[in-house]
Amino acid sequence: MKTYKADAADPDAIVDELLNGGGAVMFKGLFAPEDIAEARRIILEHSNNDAAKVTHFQGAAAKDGQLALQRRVWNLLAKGDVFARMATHPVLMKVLSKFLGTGFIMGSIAANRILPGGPGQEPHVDYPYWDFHAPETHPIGLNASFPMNAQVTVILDPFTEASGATAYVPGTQKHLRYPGPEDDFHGKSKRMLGEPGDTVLFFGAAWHCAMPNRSDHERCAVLTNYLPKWVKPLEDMPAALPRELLDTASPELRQLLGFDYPYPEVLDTADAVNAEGRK
Ligand SMILES: O=C(O)CCC(=O)C(=O)O
Ligand SMILES: [Fe+2]
Repeated sequence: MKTYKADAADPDAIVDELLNGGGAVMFKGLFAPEDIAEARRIILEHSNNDAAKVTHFQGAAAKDGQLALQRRVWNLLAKGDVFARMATHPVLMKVLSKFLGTGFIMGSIAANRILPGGPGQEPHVDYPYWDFHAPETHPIGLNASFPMNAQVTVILDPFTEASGATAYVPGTQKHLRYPGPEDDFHGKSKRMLGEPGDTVLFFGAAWHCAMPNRSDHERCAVLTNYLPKWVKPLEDMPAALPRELLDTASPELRQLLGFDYPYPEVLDTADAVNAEGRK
């Protein structure tokens, strides 16, 4: 995987790699140890004792009664300021503006913990393509010639082969398709290996999945999903956030929460002006 230092991240080269190359890049040490420790502490606090939460691509674990060995913490913006800092990191904002358009939004920010002995996922593609196992529910001819998603993984524990670092098949983002048993995913895949603070940015049309954790430590990451401004987001974040946070959000965060793009809107009661056009 191509790896960049934050101060040498060239958006054009990265966008080309996401679209036409391997589909994933890494920023080494993007977040400081203090931010990583803070994020990890909050995520553990919210998931050590909490009730189980919805998860995805874990059909095998559900069958084997292993769901408790993976834990999700949703709606992270409400749980600590560190997550807004992660979501709006200037290097990510710059590259994502180029990749998804300057009006891009955030679809979800959540943690995925896999405890020792915990299960991997079914190989998949991410929201909004993630039900592409039923392609007939999407427009005819939909392809990945332009991106409708970007994924960021902030690594909080060592991501090793043993601990269940995310697996992905480089280049598969070019052919929008949901992987099946005939694709030999596990024969072809590479791993997103890294240290706490390292951050992977990938085009979620690439086939990927969390892998089983066979190490003696847990494996936790913050997963953020970004979308063009007109894609319906996965999490209804404004509905789940405290009023005060919405009122004091930075311009970057307001953009990510969708406040810069007015639709859908009740046009019947909107200001009676010419609202769109060059002039
Ligand atoms: O946690 C991981 O390694 C990947 C998770 C993932 O791909 C997902 O939940 O969609
Ligand atoms: Fe995924």
